[in-house]
Amino acid sequence: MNSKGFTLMETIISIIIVAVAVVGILSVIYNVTQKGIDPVMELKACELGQAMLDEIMLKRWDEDTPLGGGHIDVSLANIGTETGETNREDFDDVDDYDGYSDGTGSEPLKDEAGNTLTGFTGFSRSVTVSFEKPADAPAGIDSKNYKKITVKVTLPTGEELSFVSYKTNI
Ligand SMILES: [Ca+2]
Ligand SMILES: [Ca+2]
Repeated sequence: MNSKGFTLMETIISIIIVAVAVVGILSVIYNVTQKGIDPVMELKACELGQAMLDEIMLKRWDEDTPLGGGHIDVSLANIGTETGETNREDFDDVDDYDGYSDGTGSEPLKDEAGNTLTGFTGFSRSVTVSFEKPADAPAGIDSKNYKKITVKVTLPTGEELSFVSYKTNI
């Protein structure tokens, strides 16, 4: 056997090995693409989820939290809207959004200013807010000092993406 180069047989075997490897990689990529969410739909879902989360995170931690922030006694904290806060434009603290949804039924998707969003046919959002500590929160702090905000976006395909953030009583 020629030790300085490849024989014809060695070359053919190498080509077959490379071809099998390429087919293997392509089938993995194909599977990922098939099972994944359409990237355009995913981008739109992210836009909707992030916009809602950004809007909520800018609100006060609780109705009794002073303007500009500050810790309050956790016994004062609650989840839900206060008297007179029936519409989204009335919401002034993060937990007012608990149970809010748009893109469903008679409530179209809207931005914070109340403008109806276009280009999101079939999408919907829903918000839940609860007292819950993040996994990496320091031990010893009552979980009632944390509010977990979850914005769930449902795609026209029925798939769901959740966007989660925590706001702290500080
Ligand atoms: Ca409120
Ligand atoms: Ca409230």
